[in-house]
Amino acid sequence: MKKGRIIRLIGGLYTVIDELGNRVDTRPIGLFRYQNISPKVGDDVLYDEESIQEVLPRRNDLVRPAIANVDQAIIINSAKKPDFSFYLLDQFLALIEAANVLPLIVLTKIDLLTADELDTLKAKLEYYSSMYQVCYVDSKNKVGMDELMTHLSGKLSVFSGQTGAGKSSLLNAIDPLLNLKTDAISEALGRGKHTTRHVELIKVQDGWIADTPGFSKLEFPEMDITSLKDLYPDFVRLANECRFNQCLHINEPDCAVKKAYHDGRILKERYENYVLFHQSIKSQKPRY
Ligand SMILES: Nc1nc2c(ncn2[C@@H]2O[C@H](COP(=O)(O)OP(=O)(O)O)[C@@H](O)[C@H]2O)c(=O)[nH]1
Ligand SMILES: [Mg+2]
Ligand SMILES: [Zn+2]
Repeated sequence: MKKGRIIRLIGGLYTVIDELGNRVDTRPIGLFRYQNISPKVGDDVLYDEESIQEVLPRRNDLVRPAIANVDQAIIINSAKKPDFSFYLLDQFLALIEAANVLPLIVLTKIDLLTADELDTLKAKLEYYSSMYQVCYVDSKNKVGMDELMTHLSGKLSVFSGQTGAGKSSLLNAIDPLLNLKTDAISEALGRGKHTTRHVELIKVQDGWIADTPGFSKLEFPEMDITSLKDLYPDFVRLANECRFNQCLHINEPDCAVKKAYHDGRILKERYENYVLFHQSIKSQKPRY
């Protein structure tokens, strides 16, 4: 049997690639259905000429997008068109933290900002750099590509971000041979359109990237209201100074996080969005 990695799934047919780069289209053995195992893109598998025989243990397992063994999730945010949104950034960050994957923040389309606008945004995003890597790119003029590449090398990365954020354009800028479809037509219509469909890993130099279907609105998965706070590394750092052990940093007295927000040590938008997410999770809860 050979060992390989699933890099594509279309209509029940899996593409597996071995260490030498040989590709084969195959299907899993029927047994998987009864064992409740469904091989997915990113899986390391054992296979022969007939079929995929075994799925090797996963390091992690994303549901949406359905990819296993992800090393990092790259959150693509446009600086403009659509306007940059801390709400979306923080929502993606929380979702990715919840999936136990390392986030990387990328700001695209920086060419559409004036130097002053870019400085102002960078000053705010600087707040995140104590927790995450932050990269700035302009895919149109290929600015910031080398720096970004150093973070993609040797890893399996998933691209996330709303439709129109510039995911496909960024991939094309990194590797023009990809020639991915980008969405110029929807821009004329003034709204996003889904141009990226099935799940597939793309080889970019020595890394793998999934350009997943874009989505403009995310819903929080059903989550215990008390676990949201743990998805914020900046809040976690301060939490032991809160009066209550399980402080939610909402209305409790002597809350170190809320104090830091008032003092400007926590980014204003970030805390305020946290409160909104908290409320939205709370309103999801079934009422008894
Ligand atoms: N000026 C500028 N436009 C960009 C940049 N990146 C993407 N775009 C444009 O933004 C639109 C959406 O890009 P696309 O890559 O399709 O976004 P996706 O939906 O996230 O894959 C397209 O019209 C691109 O030409 C950039 O760095 N600068
Ligand atoms: Mg796209
Ligand atoms: Zn607190």
